[in-house]
Amino acid sequence: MIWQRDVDLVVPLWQGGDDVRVAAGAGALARLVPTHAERLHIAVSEGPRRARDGVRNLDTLAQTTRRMRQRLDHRNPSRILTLGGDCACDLAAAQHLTRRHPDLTVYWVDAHGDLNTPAQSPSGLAHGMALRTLLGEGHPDLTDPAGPALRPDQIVLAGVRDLDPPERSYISANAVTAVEPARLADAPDHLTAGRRAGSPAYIHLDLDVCEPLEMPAVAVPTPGGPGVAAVARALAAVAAHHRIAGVAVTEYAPVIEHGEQRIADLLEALGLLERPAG
Ligand SMILES: [Mn+2]
Repeated sequence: MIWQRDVDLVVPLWQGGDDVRVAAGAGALARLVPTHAERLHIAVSEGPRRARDGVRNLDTLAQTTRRMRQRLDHRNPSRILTLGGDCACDLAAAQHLTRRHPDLTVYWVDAHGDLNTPAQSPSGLAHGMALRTLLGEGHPDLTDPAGPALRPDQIVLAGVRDLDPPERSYISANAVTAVEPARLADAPDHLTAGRRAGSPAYIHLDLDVCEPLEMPAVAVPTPGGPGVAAVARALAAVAAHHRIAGVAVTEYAPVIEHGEQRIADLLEALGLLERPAG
């Protein structure tokens, strides 16, 4: 069944990971996913490639996020699809939906925690700060000026396996739910444990959650991941348990050789593609 949403944002943002290969991911996903909503192609302007306050390319990131916020404020959608782009491409969408749905659960399906602060980040890359930004502790040019931030208990990290020490400390200090790859593969239903059936959820899918031998077309391949079929089962389990308010697909680098069917399998699990007949 196709997931019905109000707006699709196509966001070729790459400055969050400083890797231009993921810019082409947005257009590639837009070609794969049939339009079932108003579709907006967001312009990403070339800002100065410098770091400010510990965040690389901050000017471009802030400008793009602000532009997306304006588009969303104007339309006030309750369901949003974002096709990225790097892990910072859906900040505005996730912030908007956090305001719209106070009981939102956010599934961060990613090899990484994206929980660094500008001060702690070893790289200065905003895509590694995206989730912490949604928690209200990112750079003030990227956090939501309009509303309450996400709470740690609203988050489920799924497939996470590569964390910096401060991210580990944050997760244990704030009791963030983290489901490691083996658990995700063995028991996809475990992801939704304790979350009310039918409640709203947001799925941030970073394709690097998948084992890179199966899904090499990502900016930051990270060994030790679940296979694509296991990730698809997990996504389908989340989609079946909740009312999906938002989906983001990120970090796709289509210039790297890969089989497109595996992307299609994930998009299908998210309700973005019709299941093939038969
Ligand atoms: Mn990520």
